Amino acid sequence: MADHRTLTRIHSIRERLADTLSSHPNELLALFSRFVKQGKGMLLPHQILAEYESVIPEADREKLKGGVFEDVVKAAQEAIVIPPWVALAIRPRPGVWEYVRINVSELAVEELSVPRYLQFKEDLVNGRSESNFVLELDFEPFNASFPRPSLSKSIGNGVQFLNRHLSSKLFQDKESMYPLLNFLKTHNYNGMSIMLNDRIQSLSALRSALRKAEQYLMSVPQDTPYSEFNHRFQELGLEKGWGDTAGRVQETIHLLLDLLEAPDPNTLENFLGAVPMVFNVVILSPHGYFAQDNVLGYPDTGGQVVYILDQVRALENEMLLRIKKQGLDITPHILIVTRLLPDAVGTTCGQRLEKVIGTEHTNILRVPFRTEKGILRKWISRFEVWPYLETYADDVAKELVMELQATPDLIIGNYSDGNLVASLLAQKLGITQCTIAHALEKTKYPNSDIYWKKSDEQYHFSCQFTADLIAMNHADFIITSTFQEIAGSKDTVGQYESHTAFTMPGLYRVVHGIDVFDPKFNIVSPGADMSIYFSYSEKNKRLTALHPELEELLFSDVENSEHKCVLNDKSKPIIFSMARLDRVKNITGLVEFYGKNPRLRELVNLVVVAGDHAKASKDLEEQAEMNKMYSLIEQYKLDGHIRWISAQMNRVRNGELYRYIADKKGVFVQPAFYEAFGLTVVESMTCGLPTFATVNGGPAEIIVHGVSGFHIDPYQGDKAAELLVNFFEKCEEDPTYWEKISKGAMKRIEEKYTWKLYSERLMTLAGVYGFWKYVSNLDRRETKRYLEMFYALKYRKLAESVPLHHDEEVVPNSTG
Ligand code: UDP
Ligand code: LCN
Repeated sequence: MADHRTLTRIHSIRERLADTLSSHPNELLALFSRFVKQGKGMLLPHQILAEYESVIPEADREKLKGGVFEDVVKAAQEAIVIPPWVALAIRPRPGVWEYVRINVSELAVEELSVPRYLQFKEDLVNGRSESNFVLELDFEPFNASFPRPSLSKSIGNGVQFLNRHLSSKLFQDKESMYPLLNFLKTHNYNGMSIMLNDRIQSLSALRSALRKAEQYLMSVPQDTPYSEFNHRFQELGLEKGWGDTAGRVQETIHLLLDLLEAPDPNTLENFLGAVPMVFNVVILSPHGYFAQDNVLGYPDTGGQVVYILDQVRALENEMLLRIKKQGLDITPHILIVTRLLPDAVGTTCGQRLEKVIGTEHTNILRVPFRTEKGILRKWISRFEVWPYLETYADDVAKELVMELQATPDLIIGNYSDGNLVASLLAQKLGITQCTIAHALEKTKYPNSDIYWKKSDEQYHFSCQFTADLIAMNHADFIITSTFQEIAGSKDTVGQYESHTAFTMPGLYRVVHGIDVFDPKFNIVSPGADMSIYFSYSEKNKRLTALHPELEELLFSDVENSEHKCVLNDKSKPIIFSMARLDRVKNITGLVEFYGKNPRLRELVNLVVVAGDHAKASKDLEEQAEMNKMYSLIEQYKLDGHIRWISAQMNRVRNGELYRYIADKKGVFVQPAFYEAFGLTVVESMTCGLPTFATVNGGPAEIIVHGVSGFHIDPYQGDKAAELLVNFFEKCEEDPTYWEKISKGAMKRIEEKYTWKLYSERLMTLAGVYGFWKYVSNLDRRETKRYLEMFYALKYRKLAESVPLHHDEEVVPNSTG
């Protein structure tokens, strides 16, 4: 299947490469022959660059500077070598990909369409595919007629683009305003009309009612409550929802009049932001231990739980504020739906309903995983949830009706499993769906697509990536914490971007999985709970009563199940790290580069909070990492320099722990091989602790290197250790340096990472996307039908092949 758009787009690159071939044949030949000599295989960007630098002498590289050959080498994201061919995936800028193939024997350059490039790549694994027909997934035709921005800088600003584009259509002529009128007319809450009633049947009636209302409002004081003119307005055709006071109603009416007179996208966004639309929100997060206490650091239980609990508090406040301003007497409801675990190992995960502390109208609703045999009792890994999710979605739908007594207005999925269930529910109930990835595992595990078969028994990525594709295409809008999550940076590929084109040989080929230019993408960054995480310098808020406990945790000379190894010199600053003990978090990498650098050991101690053997269900990766850590401690004789502490579940105390480390002029290190976002990074920075975090993923964007913290390359531990040595030496010479970075960190957070900004934005997005879904074909019906088929024919079979756990409680199912 030829892909014509791709062919025309890459034509010039091929031609330019062909030109280079005639102008610099020797350099080209030298490099690609070197690749070919290494035999069949794949090279990653840093390997391609390293080869370029080693094969081409510096003087020659100077001559190639700025030319297409150098551009191609720098922009190449992978090289697939199958002698005599070298195929390159070239990414000139975020979100834009081109593919070429060079025949080294014949010195010929050929352009490749996406499917042909992927087919070529498949040969790496299994030789030529036996059958000519390979399932190709292609979402592009559905979106072909839908305009999208073309500049990389517009990525992640979807709502603005959408408003601009759709409003120009909506406001083409007077007639085209009718969808807006109909939307306002049918708008209701549980059957109760809001905004407009039946008296208004035409746009001219609407205009006239608004003008009369405006006149009346000018005659009364601004703070006159709505109840005083409710009846008068009802007669005009206006219902509650415009505002709580005359002043506020006037503002909303003005916005609509402005729209009707001289429409523009900003007014539209402001007006839609003011229209009451979201009262019941459902947030899905099935896997792990979802509870308010005693769970953080357990397997699969980290940032996502923290994120959601902070999110709902901020969201509830914002909903209450808006409902009050809208003059409505409606109680909002937020339900976090997670899995009920009968074997709750001392947590509340066995409880069906749990109120969220610090909220009035938010609950955690737990629904068990069940099979025909009964209810599953124990925690299971997030990689093994797939066969349970369809039944789970059905059960959740029933429970939601019981709990909310209303259809939700917005459903938010979290992580692959939550997003799949959210897609099933949104489809069933016809509601606006928002997707939050937290982490797309394909990016966390390099080459997990092409070599999926090797790890499928353990990770079931075939299910997970299928679920991810379904959810990201089904969602009405996607929110991400950073730009890099969508489209990476100049040199690195974004998480969503890596789903644009990939292949899982023997399963299917994704020709167009997602388009990072799609206006469904919006960057809405989370923050840290400011009541828990605040600056170490806010002396009057400090929880000094916790210091004796913290000192015991860090410095006591005893070893027990909570902490191992002791610190000999307690006066030294501390390098602190805290994470789930997943391999990708690379805590053992930190222990290793610390152990290997004698100067660093001399300057500072290392404290890591990671993993817990005592209580939680066993996680294989965690066990392996724990063993590795112990052997590193022995190998580098680290006892005396390092303190290992088990997962710490008390967030309030953790907040004080970050600050205690700051008092000691220490630092926080987040050494992950890949970090999707990195809440610990935001937490430590909010506390004013200088932070060194991985350059791979979210922290690359959260931190401005050298200003609000530092980036470290987890694959270059020695360099990271040197950077830390330099930092601590510099601080010894000039103590204000530590403060400078600390202040830089706090400033960065204030500007970009707060929950207040987050909730305002999320509510506006929910309104705007909800509106467009109603008035236009944004519903993407064709895509949804295609996804249904993909789900039924592909996902379901894959999920069925994942082994079930057999610890069901054989009881009659309450939900079934
Ligand atoms: N956390 C914790 N105790 C631990 C480990 C982690 O309280 O022992 C918290 C940490 O403070 C942060 C979250 O769990 O709020 C981890 O989020 P992050 O985004 O850093 O990583 P994730 O675990 O989600 O991959
Ligand atoms: C899950 C992760 O792995 C982290 O990178 C994020 O910070 C967290 O969720 C919150 O989104």
